[in-house]
Amino acid sequence: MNAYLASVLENVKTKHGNEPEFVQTVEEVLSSLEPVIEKHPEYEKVDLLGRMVEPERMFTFRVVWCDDNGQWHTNRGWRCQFNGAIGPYKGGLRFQKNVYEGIIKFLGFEQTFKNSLTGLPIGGAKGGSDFDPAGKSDAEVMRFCQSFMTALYRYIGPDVDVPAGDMGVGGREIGYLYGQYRRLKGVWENGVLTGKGLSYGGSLARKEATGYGLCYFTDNMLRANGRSFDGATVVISGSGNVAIYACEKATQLGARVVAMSDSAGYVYDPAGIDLDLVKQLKEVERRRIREYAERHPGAEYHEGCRDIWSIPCDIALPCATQNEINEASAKLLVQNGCCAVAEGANMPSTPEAIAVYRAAGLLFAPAKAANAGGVATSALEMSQNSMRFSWSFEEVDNRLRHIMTDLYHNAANAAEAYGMPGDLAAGANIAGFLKVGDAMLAYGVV
Ligand code: NDP
Ligand code: 2IT
Repeated sequence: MNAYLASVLENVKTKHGNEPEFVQTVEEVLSSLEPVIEKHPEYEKVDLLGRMVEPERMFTFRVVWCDDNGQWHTNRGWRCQFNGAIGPYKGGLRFQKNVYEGIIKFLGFEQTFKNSLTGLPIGGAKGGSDFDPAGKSDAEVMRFCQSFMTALYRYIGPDVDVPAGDMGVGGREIGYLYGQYRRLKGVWENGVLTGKGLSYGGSLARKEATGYGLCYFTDNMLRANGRSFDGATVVISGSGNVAIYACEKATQLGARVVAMSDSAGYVYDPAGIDLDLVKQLKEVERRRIREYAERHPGAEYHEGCRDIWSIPCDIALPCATQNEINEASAKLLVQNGCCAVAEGANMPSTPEAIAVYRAAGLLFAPAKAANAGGVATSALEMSQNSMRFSWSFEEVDNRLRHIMTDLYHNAANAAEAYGMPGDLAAGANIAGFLKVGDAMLAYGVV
């Protein structure tokens, strides 16, 4: 890293010492940008990188709600509008008890590059709350979402900032959030949120898009290296939105998915995961993955989610959460013959794990490229809302496939052009950076 990039990173470390996830993502991106900064001295002159690591704005709000027993609770909500240079702020909301500023900021920073890579006009944002949805009734979740939107609605809009789902926020929550937005604004502005239900302007294939897109991207990467999903053994962590539809598409492409997990443990089903059962447990009944083994003879349940990476596989698709693959897990994957890791979750591999993949020559699809299908399809949902029209499942799915193929080539070409052929992580950082950077330069210094 050259002196300018090192000074930007040092400054971030000083200011955000208590936000390790944010420092981690900034370091990962800056470590790819040296050849770009050397080629374009104009970026340093206007301190473009110093600007890019600082959110345009980030705010905190109080969210008060009442549980079913009449007890009141107070949570914190956040929205980080990280970078609006190339479009309205766009990014999901995460409801999870361990959410704090550092998580929202790291996700907003990643989102800025990811959204740029989609080729669509969307800026980067993220939001969420330390509300824990586990074990809450529908009515409790509804009251929480209503209160959250009451605090947020003035600061978002179809051309301003467009939230969507992330961990703990799916179709049910988006419905409650949009219901409250509509009630408060008194206008029909359904482009304000994506991931909506089909009856009020959601897009077909949005639910599937992150997992499907991950497999489309991975398929491109595998084929460029003489491999494919066909006949491959796959391990997928998580059993939420991303994991379920990654499992569906990988299976359609000929793979056998043998394990999935949740935060408590994992199931190993050597015959291949029965996805209908996972959907029933997770999407309908909201239960634990442990119950898969109780209902499915031949499957084993193991307490603790990290050991899922000890299962031999050809392809690993981490689709749960940040830093879920550490150095030891990465070494196990390599020892057991894994040839590719493609990230469905945001930042699921620690820097040490990535170093292990690199040293072993694994194919590596970084999150901000590989999981961009979700937000890309959110942008397609926004387009349909603007047109007051909706496309068929096939139309959206085809667009998604093309977007992921283009995105793969953009990342691969950028890596090649800047002297790091085959390094999709560097390529994604560079390609994502260039579009946002150019727009910021065009606007002049403000
Ligand atoms: P969901 O809330 O639908 O599912 C999350 C899953 O991960 C659950 O099965 C959860 O289990 C599990 N999980 C949580 N923590 C851990 C852990 N420490 N170890 C193992 N499993 C864990 O979220 P999504 O599927 O939407 O999101 C998953 C990841 O994908 C996140 O990193 C998210 O940021 C990213 N992502 C999501 C997109 C989307 O469109 N939804 C788009 C792009 C990326 P439990 O139920 O026990 O908590
Ligand atoms: O991390 C992500 O890209 C998402 N959670 C999806 C965001 C979106 O706006 O669809």
